[in-house]
Amino acid sequence: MVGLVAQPANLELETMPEYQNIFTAIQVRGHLEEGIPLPKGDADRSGKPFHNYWLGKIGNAQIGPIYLGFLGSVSLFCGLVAFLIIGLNMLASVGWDPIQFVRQLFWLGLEPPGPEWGFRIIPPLNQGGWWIIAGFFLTVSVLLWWVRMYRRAVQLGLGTHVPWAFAGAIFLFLVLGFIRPLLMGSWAEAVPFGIFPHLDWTAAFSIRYGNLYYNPFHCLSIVFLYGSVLLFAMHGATILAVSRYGGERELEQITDRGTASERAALFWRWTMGFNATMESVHRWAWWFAVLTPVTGAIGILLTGTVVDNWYLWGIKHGIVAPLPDLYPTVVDPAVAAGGVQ
Ligand code: 07D
Repeated sequence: MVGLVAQPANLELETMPEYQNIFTAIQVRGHLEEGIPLPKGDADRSGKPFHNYWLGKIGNAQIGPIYLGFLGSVSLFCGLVAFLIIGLNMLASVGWDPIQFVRQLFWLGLEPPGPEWGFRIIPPLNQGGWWIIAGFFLTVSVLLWWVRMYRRAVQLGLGTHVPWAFAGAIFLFLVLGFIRPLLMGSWAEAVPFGIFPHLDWTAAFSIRYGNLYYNPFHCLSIVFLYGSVLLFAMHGATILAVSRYGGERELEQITDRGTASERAALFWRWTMGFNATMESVHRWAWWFAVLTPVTGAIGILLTGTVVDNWYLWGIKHGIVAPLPDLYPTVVDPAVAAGGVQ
């Protein structure tokens, strides 16, 4: 059975139907679509649209036109500046040798200023100054991209759910790279740029603050992360399973429940006694995804500011069982060394 989705007439799109189902062997190619007319004052779309067979296998075969506009262009420019600063610093660290750059790429990094610089505006370039400049451009880039997403959503008459979800991730990004270092009074607390360097940073951070596993907000973040995976798998599988009844036409199924949605609901009610609705499952997914970085950010904000050692915190609150017969009482190494308390 072929499910054809006619574009809503009020969008003034080409009325050539599109077939969208991963199981199909055919690709229906309509006329190239320019999309709805732009609201007044909007920049033009760029690029001539074309079809790509292979992309049509996993999504819409039409590529472009893309809307860049002022915010998009400045955002990409700032992202490129950050990318180049990071890349050139890495290249400099291997003596400008392109072969070593490629061979060691995963190990190369650009580190934030050391603790001796505190939260000074700009230490010497080679002692963290470049990290601050790259971080500044990356942050401007990410924030402008957010504004662009928000504006595109509003201009198209959509809800702003996508930009707000993105804001959750940006919150964690800002906490890790700026807000927490500010609260701790040191850039040295921030995350380095680089593949393995940033992984090493997470391990060192976890150990320095007494094992992040005992941070309840890290636990929550993982619950939402794994929960998102589970919900996505359940929902994706359910829709694919009922796509032979037109289930992928989710909007129609929400407003006018048909065989697909009835069967999908029945399946879950039969197998676990409860079912989400065609609408509510998307709210579940949205909240799980958004709460992953938001609870994570809270956990990172608390670390070193309110709680200095999550393991000892766990003992104090009865989460970790103290085993005095096996191990002597643990003293926070930071306290023992006269460090931060
Ligand atoms: C990272 C932020 C938003 C990103 C944005 C994009 C660019 C583009 C491009 C330059 C994802 C910005 C744009 C960067 C650049 C150019 C061209 C969102 C991000 C806006 N952990 N852990 C989490 C697990 C352990 C540690 C979260 C699991 C160890 C630290 C998550 C395990 C240690 C931090 C999670 C595990 C440790 C985390 C991330 C298992 C040592 C965090 C959620 C099974 C390795 C972060 C509270 C997320 C956090 C975080 C999962 C183990 C350390 C749930 C499953 C014990 C330091 N960990 N973790 O959405 O929020 O990230 O912690 O062992 O900071 Mg963890």
